[in-house]
Amino acid sequence: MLLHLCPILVQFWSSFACLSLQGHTAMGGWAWPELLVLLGSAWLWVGSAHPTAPGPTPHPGPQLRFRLAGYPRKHNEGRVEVFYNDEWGTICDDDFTLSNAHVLCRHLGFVAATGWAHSAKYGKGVGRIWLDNVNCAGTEKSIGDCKHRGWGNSDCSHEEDAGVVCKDERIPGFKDSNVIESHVEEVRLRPVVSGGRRQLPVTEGIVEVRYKDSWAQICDQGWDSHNSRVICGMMGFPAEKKVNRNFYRLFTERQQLNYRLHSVSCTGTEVHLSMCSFEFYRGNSSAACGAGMPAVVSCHRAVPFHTIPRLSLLPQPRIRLKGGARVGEGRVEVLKSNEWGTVCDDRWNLQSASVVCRELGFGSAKEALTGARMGQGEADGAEGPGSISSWSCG
Ligand SMILES: [Ca+2]
Ligand SMILES: [Ca+2]
Repeated sequence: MLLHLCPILVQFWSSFACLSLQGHTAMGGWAWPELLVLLGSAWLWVGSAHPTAPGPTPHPGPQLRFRLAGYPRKHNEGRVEVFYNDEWGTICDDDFTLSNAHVLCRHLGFVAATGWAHSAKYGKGVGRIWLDNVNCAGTEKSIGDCKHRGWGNSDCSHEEDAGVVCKDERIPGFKDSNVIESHVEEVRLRPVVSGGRRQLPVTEGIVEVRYKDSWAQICDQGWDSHNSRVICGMMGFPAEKKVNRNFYRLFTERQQLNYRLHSVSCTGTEVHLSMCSFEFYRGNSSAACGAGMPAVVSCHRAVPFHTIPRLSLLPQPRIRLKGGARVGEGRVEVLKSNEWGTVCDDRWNLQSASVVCRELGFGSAKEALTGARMGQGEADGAEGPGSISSWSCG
C-alpha cells in the first residue's frame, strides 16, 4: 500500500453556482444524504480542469483531484488516481478509450492524451476502484460527466487499473495543485565507507531519497529485510545481506540528517520503493526518528549460493533471456523436456519478471515488455504475436 500524505493545496473559487439537480444526475445518481453533505461542504474545486478562469457558472461537483502514479513512468504518464469522497482510487480499464484519456489528461493539466494503458501497466493501485466502464465523448469537463457505472461500482480488480499517456504540453495557466510532493522516485545508496578507492558499484550504504534539490534519509524503525530486498533490487542486485548497524550508528550520529520517510513496509516483491507503504514526515521534523537511525542497506552482487534453487544448479540452465539488445534484457525462455519454450505474457508484470531477474543474478525488473517486442520465439505455438514475455532486468 502506498500512502501519500500530500499537502492539499486547494484552489478556492471565489464564485460558485447553485447546485443544479440536472448536473448531479449527470454525475451518476446521487443519494440525498450525499447531496446534503455536498451542500454543507465548502465548494472546493481542486486541480482545475479548466484552462481558463472560471466562468460565472463553474462546474458543480464533488472534490475531485487527480494524480499520476506508478513505476516506471515519465512525468506525463502513469496510472490514473482520482481522489473522491476523501479517498484515492483508480479507474478500471474496461471499455477504456482515448477519449477517456483526453478528459483525464486535462484534469491533470495536460492539453490532451496521446495514449492510454490497460492491465495495470504502471503497477497496481490500492484502495478503491472508483470508476469502471467509463465512456467519455472526449469533450467533458469532468470525468464524472462521462458515462460510467457509478462511483465505486466496478467488477474489476487492481490488475485492470488504467493509465494514461498525456501529451507533454501543459494547459496554459494550469495551477498544478495536484503535484504530489510525496512521490518517491529517485533513490540511491550513499556509501560512507572511507577510502580513496571506493568500491563500484555501490552495494552498501545509507538509503536516500531525492527530496527537492537534495537527498534525505529514511528512519529505519520497523525496517526489515523485505525493505532491503526491494532497495537492492532497484539498485540492480539480486539479494540483500545483513549490515553492521552499529558501525553506521556511530557514523550517522555525527552527521546532520534530514529524515523524509518513516514506517516503510515492503513485502519484498515490489520493484520500487514507491510501491511499498510508507509515511512522510510532515513539516520540519527531520530529527524525529526516535531511537531509530537512517536505513542502511547492503546487497549481494550475485545470487547467494545458499539461496539458489536446486534446479538452477543443474549443469544446464533452465531459464534464459533471448533476443535482447543488452545483457539482462530479452524474451523469457524456459527449458522443459529438453526443449526451450517461451512464456505467455498473460498477467505478466514486473513482479513476475523480477522473480526471474533475481534468479538470473540481476535486480528487480525495470520494464515488462509485452507485444513480443523481443521477437517471437521459435517454439511459439498457437499463442501468436504479442504473447511472449520479455523484460529488462535492472
Ligand atoms: Ca478489464
Ligand atoms: Ca467493468
